[in-house]
Amino acid sequence: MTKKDGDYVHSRVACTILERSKMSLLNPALIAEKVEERTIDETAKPMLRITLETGIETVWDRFEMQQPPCSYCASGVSCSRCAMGPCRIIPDHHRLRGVCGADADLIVARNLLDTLATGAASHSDHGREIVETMYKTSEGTAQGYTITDPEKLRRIALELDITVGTRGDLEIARDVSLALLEEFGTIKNSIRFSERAPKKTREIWESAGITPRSVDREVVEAMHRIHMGVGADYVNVLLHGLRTALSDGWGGSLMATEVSDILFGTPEINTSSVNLGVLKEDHVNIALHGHNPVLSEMIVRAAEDAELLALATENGAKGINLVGLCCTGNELLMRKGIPQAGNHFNQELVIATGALDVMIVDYQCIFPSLPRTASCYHTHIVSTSPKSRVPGSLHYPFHPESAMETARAIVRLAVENYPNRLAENVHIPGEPIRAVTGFSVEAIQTALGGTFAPLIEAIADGKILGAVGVVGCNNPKVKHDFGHVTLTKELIKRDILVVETGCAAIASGKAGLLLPGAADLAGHGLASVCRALNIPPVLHMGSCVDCSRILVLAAALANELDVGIDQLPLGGAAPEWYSQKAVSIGSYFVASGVYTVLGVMPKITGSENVTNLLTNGLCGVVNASFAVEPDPLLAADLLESHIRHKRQNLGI
Ligand code: SF4
Ligand code: MSK
Repeated sequence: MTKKDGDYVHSRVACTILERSKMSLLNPALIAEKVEERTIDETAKPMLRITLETGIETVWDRFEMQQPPCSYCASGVSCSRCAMGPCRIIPDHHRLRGVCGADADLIVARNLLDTLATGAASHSDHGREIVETMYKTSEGTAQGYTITDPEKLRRIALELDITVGTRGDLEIARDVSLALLEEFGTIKNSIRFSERAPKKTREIWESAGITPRSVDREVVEAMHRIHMGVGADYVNVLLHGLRTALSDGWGGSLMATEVSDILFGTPEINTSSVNLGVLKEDHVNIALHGHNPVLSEMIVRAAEDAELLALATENGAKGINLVGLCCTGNELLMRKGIPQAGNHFNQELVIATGALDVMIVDYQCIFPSLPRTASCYHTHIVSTSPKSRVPGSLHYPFHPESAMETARAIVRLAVENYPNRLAENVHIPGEPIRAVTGFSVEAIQTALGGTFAPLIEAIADGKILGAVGVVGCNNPKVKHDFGHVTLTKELIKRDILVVETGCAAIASGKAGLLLPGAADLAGHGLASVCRALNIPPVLHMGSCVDCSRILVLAAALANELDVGIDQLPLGGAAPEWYSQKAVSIGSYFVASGVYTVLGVMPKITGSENVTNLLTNGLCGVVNASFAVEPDPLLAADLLESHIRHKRQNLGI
């Protein structure tokens, strides 16, 4: 490792080339077969072929190398929580309890709460950074940030009982920031934004004892409960999981969404393009990967800097091309129409195009191995968060106080790296697909003519049967994008409106489902509504933290009808989920009353009691539960039958 320019640490690592011969994969027919097994993304396929031919390691290779998985870990019955262990429950060998006496139910429940709390903490910590940035903006110490949506700032100030009057934006922003920062550790015993949930939903939380009290408190208490000798009752442990998830969905994530809108603009409907074809051969290409828009918004401005553009021309490029990946990409796509290169499993393949000069990462969903992939090319990986140093990357620590300066330095690095590209390595696969995005709750309301009444009418008269939020990631246990795209197509065919976030939304974009023309694939009723409004049957609502927008939309519909969210014909699905954050999202959907179907089995099968509680017993607590169904067509059956049942109960 060498030090360069103070904080910028360069420690390039070796390129990982697999010995494909050992894997009998030098045969072109076998490579072609492997590619088809791994993805349905047409622009990913040529890149995957290159990685297989050259031996460059990808997530799919590592997944194969990890097989078969440990059956105890896979079913959730291994525990390494304390130094008396590790322990495993193996009934056939009469090992029914860990050293401390914990049985399978407790071990599975504690592991799940641990996973969920990690996800809730991740979203909420991201939320806190956004709120802190607004505070620094209000104090004049954040470089380059402004209040972009003063109307939303005032609306939220009023919601928080903050005086608006004739006060200036920054003065109000300061009070809103302080009030929201207080929500993380509030002693009021409830989170203000959770009051947006319908009264009937909040009554369910109260009677179940799962009203979220503060963001940090629920996560800290979750960590306490999973310590050896604290939580001993699996039901009690898991109910706290629901409360922790609610503190994320109605707290940390919702704050991230709302304050990002205030700082960077509430998304409006716009058109952009998606897939690996968004890279440009004759431009400096910079990919923005991760989750937090605080840095990426500044990179967008730096990429417009006249001096840097002139330098790009001097270096032989026609301009600077920014592309997004994963949720940072979704944030930029929604607000700025920046093209989206792909989702979770495109992160290595975008490097394999040979045309990426810099990939900037902040945190979450970033493969630690990316610098190894980049080392096979000229690409630099630039890590920016002190929380997420990545060995082998260049580290440009990012702070709101020096945001523009850092953004310009990183863009300069990319421009200077452009001449290092090797023409023979460059393979940009195919043409991008157009996609209509930007469906914030506000944008949906505007598209409907300023009120949700037309949507409610369309649901009441059966043109639209209901709505499903399809969210979440990619997971090598499912063919890349197959779960998302197959389920989404099947739902719209059945007149079910689909709203999406995260990698699911990107999968739909790549499949052409985010275009008004996709109404041709929808059922007659849904298609007629989409054509009348000129909207796609699949609405892109944003990044992972923007799953909170789905909650807000559900709450707005329920409030119009004076019912609980659990009474609405709604569902949730995560066909390819992998992350701890997805566990939190699924759990706050269910705790808010939304039946949710998972495409990948969580690590719970080692406890029949836990499995029954999550897939059935929770109905008696929050009027909703999970289901697990890997087949997307059968998942669509489950969701449709749930929606029809809810319609029947509402008498529609
Ligand atoms: Fe084993 Fe109990 Fe310690 Fe877990 S907490 S490692 S089950 S002794
Ligand atoms: S990026 S959490 S892989 S959706 Fe939000 Fe995608 Fe899942 Fe990360």
